[in-house]
Amino acid sequence: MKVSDFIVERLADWGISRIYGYPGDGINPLLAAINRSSQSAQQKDQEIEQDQAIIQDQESIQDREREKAPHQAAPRIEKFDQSNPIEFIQVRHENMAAFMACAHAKFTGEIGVCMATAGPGAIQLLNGLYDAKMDHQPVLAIVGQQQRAAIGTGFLQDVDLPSLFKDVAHEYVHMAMDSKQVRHLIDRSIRIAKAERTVTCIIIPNDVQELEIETKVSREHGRSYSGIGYSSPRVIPHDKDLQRAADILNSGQKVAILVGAGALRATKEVVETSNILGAGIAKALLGKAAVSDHLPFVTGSIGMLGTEATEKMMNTCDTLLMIGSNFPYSEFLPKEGQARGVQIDIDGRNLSLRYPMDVSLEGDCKETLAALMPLLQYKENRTFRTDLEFAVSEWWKTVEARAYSEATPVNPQLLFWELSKLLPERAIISADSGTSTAWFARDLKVKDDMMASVSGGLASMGCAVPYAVAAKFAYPERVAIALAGDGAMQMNGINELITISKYWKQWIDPRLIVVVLNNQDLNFVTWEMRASQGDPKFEASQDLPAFNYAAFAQSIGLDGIIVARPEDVVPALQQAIVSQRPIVIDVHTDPNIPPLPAAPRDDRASKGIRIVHAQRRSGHTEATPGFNWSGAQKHISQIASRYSLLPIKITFVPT
Ligand SMILES: Cc1ncc(C[n+]2csc(CCOP(=O)(O)OP(=O)(O)O)c2C)c(N)n1
Ligand SMILES: [Mg+2]
Repeated sequence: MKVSDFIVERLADWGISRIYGYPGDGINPLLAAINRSSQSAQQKDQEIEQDQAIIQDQESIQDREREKAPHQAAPRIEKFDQSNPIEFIQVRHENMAAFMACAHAKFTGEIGVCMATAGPGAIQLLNGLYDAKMDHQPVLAIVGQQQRAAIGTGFLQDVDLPSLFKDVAHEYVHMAMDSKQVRHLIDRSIRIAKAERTVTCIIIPNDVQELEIETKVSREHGRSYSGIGYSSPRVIPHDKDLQRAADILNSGQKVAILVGAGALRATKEVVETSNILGAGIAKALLGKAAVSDHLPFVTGSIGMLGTEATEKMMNTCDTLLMIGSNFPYSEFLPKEGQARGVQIDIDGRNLSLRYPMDVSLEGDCKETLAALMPLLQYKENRTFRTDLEFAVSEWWKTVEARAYSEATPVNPQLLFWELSKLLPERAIISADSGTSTAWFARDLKVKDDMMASVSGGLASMGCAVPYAVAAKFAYPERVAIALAGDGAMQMNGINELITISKYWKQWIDPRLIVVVLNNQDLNFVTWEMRASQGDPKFEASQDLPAFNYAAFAQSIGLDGIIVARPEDVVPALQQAIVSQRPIVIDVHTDPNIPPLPAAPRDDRASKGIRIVHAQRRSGHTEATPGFNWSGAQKHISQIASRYSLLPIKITFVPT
């Protein structure tokens, strides 16, 4: 047996059924092996089908015999299972393969696998791999390399791959120099990725892939005889620590809960805990789908992209319970000393990192909450929660009002507001890094049965479409929705529409909806520049060329609709939801709707005002036709007065 065939077989033994990748001579033998395995599986399936046809014939003969002479009939013949080959999904760019492997891990909890050739292919994997690393997803990158003799000679595509991957896959990156290594390289790279929830990488020179591998092994000094299989442990803190945590939570009167990705599989426990404690629940970006936005005590997102209800909760709580979150912006948590803190995280390294916690519990969120709950006392005084519920209902009124506020041509908040009402059951939603993240975090209402993700820690543009593609492969019966920026589409989303057009017919439910926020601007950065430095928009870096996303979709056999008027938003979404093929909704959104922080602290609101100021002074009004000056002035003055930020003077300097 060849090493390449062994690798494919071993991956299948580990339960891996799909690899996202792109070919090249560094991995040609591996690709040939995947092909051989799927052909032999097809052949096996045909044989099975033939066998089953024979079995059925025999069974019907036997059934007739049984009816005649029940005790003399032959025993029933066992049916075989269908074989399960590894599927190779060809993407447009290796970065997309890595994003898809990451999304596969995020949405399924299984390991994601991507594959690339030596040199350029390997290099292009990096961004998506960092996305997985920073969001703690198990992903294995299998990378080809030139033949061993060429390494270090400056040969074609001779890149020092162990060094290249040393950071992103630092838990385990190794190159196979001998066929005897391959078994443990596969086993260890998968086991470590799963155990550490991280990225691992194995590099297989193409001549090693061609070597014969001994399948009957004798014991040898220095060999490792590794095995298959990994079960994640049950991680629960000690009883005494649970009791210390319970004491703090029981003594608090105003408990704020913050959930992150670690709480995604603990929805029931989080909600029950919050009910006992009379707490509100805020969500970090990656915890968006941990609890439903339809619950009246869920205050929504936190931070720059946060809600006013969350802000209120964090400012007034006396106890903070952080569950599975490594939310980075400490300034949005309570002030040090304001609240006592309890944190639960599966990774001890994340504990007491952003806020000095009184009790840090290393444990699985679901299991730890289940063990903690019996120690918690029901809070009779529900005033804090009632106040929060009022703040939440007010917040949603604000969101609705903003959605219907004037815009040219379409208000992106309107799009997200209407989408919330129309989201299909069990939808899987992804958003890009850009303003779509802001509206996804703040405006979109998800339900319990949905999944939703973004590139969290890396905040990379271009994840929305590949995430949605991976969602469709993992759950072809569910609707996937990608909320993408036009910059992200031009970066890679357009290309990945081609991947969608290649594969969609094999999905049992073909609905994959790509919503493009076509504002012809790298809008989030435009607003960052305005807000943080008070700088005007730098057109050379920010303006995007026009592109007809809907027409492009149609040209490759997908559906495409342009939405250029607010009244077309709902009909377009409705059409997408019943569409019989993947669809691109190209929404011409207004770049002048500021994704401002909900509740500006320190001088952020004043900067918001300087935004307008700076832009007005620098004479950029012409460059942003349709800018609603009076609307912007009203909006900013409302925010300023709400947070007592006057004496800021709002003046508009005529240009
Ligand atoms: C790969 C990558 N490059 C650059 C950035 C910096 N960045 C963050 S948001 C953004 C603008 C996104 O523009 P677009 O996709 O058009 O979305 P919009 O904000 O306009 O909705 C940029 C350039 C990034 N996060 N990722
Ligand atoms: Mg844009």
